[in-house]
Amino acid sequence: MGEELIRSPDTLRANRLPPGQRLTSKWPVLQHGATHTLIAETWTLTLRGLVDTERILTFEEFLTLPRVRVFSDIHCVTRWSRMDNLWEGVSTKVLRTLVRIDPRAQFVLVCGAGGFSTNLRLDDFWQDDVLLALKHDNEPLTPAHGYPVRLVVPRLYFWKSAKWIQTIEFRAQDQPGFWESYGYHNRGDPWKEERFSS
Ligand SMILES: Nc1nc2c(c(=O)[nH]1)N[C@H]1C(S)=C(S)[C@@H](COP(=O)(O)O)O[C@H]1N2
Ligand SMILES: [Mo]
Repeated sequence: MGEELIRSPDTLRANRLPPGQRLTSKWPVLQHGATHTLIAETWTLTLRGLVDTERILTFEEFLTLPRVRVFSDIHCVTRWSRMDNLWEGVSTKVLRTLVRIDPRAQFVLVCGAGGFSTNLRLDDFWQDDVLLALKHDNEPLTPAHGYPVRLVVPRLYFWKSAKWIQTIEFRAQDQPGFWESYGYHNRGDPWKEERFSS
């Protein structure tokens, strides 16, 4: 232990349930297509796009990065919310120690196994509570929930939290990800019910 514990600010609200959501204590599995059972020993994370040099990290290298713990709520656009999640992993901010990011970069496109992708504004991606998670509630992620590493973006709907992440591309122009190109909202703030684009 000893890692810094960050409380996602939404967990401090008097009413933690965003409009149109229902509480669940279970943790549903949602994805487009099959569960991917990745092998940590062959997994890599690629940082590409507007960076000085493309960087490919092995799982072993990823494990040497400093860790953070984040306490957050999950809000899925399909209307379930799951409170009190404890994540452990690597803060997105640590990526800035691994590559030099061109100041023209304003967005990321994060890709996970199975062709899934999701786009984020860099100001959302760099928030203190955003992490590349290895553990949930002190246990390694299961394959269904994104083992070995998933993105967790607590303040946006859960489709932004790509499972089985493999590449992060820094971009000057925004590009809609998988669900965003099928009509999901480009940003996905659950407090504003940004579910679908009009
Ligand atoms: N790689 C990948 N990540 C993904 C998805 C996917 O289809 N593929 N689905 C997203 C959606 S729509 C949701 S709601 C959450 C669900 O995460 P969970 O199965 O851990 O609850 O994962 C997100 N991350
Ligand atoms: Mo979803």
